[in-house]
Amino acid sequence: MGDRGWIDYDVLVIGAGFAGLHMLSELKKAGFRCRAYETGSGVGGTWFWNRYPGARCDIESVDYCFLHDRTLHHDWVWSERFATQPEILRYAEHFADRAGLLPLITFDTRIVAADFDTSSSVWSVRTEHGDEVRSRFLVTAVGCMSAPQTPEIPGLSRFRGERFHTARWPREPVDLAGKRVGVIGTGSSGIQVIPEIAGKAAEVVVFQRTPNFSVPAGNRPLTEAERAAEPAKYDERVTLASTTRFGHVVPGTGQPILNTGHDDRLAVLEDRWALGGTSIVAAFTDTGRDLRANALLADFVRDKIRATVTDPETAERLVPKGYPIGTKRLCVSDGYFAAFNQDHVRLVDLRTEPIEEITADGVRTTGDTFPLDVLVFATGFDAFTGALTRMNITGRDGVSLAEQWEKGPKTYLGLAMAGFPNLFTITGPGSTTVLSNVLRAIEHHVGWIRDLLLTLRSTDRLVAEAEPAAQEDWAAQVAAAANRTLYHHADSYYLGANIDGKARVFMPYAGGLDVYRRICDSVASEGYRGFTLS
Ligand code: N01
Repeated sequence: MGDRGWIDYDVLVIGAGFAGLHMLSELKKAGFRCRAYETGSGVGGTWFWNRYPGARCDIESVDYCFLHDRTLHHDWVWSERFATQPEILRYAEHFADRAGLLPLITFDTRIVAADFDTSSSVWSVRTEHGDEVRSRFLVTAVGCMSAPQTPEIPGLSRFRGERFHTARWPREPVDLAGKRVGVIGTGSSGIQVIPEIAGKAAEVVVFQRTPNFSVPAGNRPLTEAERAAEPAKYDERVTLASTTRFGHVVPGTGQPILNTGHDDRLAVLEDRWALGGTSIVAAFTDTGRDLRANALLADFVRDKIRATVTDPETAERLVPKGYPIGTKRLCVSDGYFAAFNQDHVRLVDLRTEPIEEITADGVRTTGDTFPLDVLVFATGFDAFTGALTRMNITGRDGVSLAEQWEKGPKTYLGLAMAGFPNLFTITGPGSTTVLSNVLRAIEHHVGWIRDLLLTLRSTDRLVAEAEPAAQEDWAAQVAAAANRTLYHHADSYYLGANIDGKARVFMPYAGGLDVYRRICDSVASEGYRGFTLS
């Protein structure tokens, strides 16, 4: 692209997960000089790193895959209703290979700083190995759950046993047979890994801070008939990507639960429970917006937990209370609650018995000591912002992104930031991210960013920057969309509540992917309203 200073690349992409791979593929097709840098030694992002036993997606495999390429969709055949991490990783590898992307990716290389040079309008990017590359545009495809969070518990470094974070699980097999294993954290990762660990270890101690709602997955192999029928569903899936809230269909009754009689209500919920997956939260129209409606659904799930866990005291400690269902990410697992019926699995409620310290031999709470051989942290991520703020990004006139986001992230459409010209974020804060099917969100973002770059190229312009007023307006819209939901009733990572000292700001856009896409498309069709192009 044009010239205002020497550059290595037109576009540099950070990350080679699904977002980075798709971005790179589109840039390559459009003839941009491009490259991706990736911290890991392979492609796949989330699915490269999260190798813990039991890791699988909670969105159905036929929905959790790319749609922009009909042939790719037709050629790939999923084996299970909810794909495992190894199968999704193979899909990412297949995608990269098929698109010829591997020569365009530098692996094992973390980006440690990115500085915008205002005079030349070029990003100067530094790697952990000390190399420096210059690119006109920078696209971050760093994921929203990619900065793992390990709590600073006193004594942590003294622990002599093995220690793992679920999001950094080793490639080599971990032998848990006969071992005493402690697991801290009961979110989606913890709830998936705990039954697997319980199947191998001699003793399992689960340290729970907040009980979580979890529903059965109802996972099973896809039938031959389902696999054969998939190609014919392609066009409908493409339509649903832009016309639905999540980017795929989540069938509901279309009725409010508050207007549904007791027996009919139970029949629907039992049906959803038996079907498995998260669709139970969409069975009725009002459970995501009305506390009384939500309580009816939450009570149904609470009763299921009580009916599953044989020891009433343990059951009661596992029953989530004090926040509406769906306001922390609903977890999915086929064996989580039943795992506590095994004699060698013990639950420690950190609300009544906090951890005092980690010792050389295990964990000491205010009530007991737990000798352990292995400690597993399923303690989540500095979600949405962590991977970006940890990267030392400096925009126009030396403005630091981490400093600018100290009071919470502000973006324009989750795609760009005022003061950071030519920097685009895929699934950034302020976009629908994990409140939609993230593959659908990625496809939308990549197409939108590609089209903006093509517009700049065809009109001989070199710089696109979000305007502060447009950013402020979008921040207000993100807050307003969240205020129409019940999300504020829970301490969740959506709000930054899982990280000590992090600003409490609702970060994803909760208005739905369909609405979000329409807004982004109108911005583009109005000459990139809210951007200054030069
Ligand atoms: O992380 P989390 P995750 N002491 O933040 C606890 C996606 N994902 O890795 O709730 C004790 O949800 C914390 O407690 P609390 C999905 O979007 C998807 O499990 O903060 N405990 C919580 O229990 C998901 O939502 C899939 O009180 C501490 C847990 O650790 C997202 O990734 C699978 C603690 C963290 O839960 C994140 O899931 C896996 C402390 N100091 C992940 N700090 C699927 O597709 C934190 N905790 C199925």
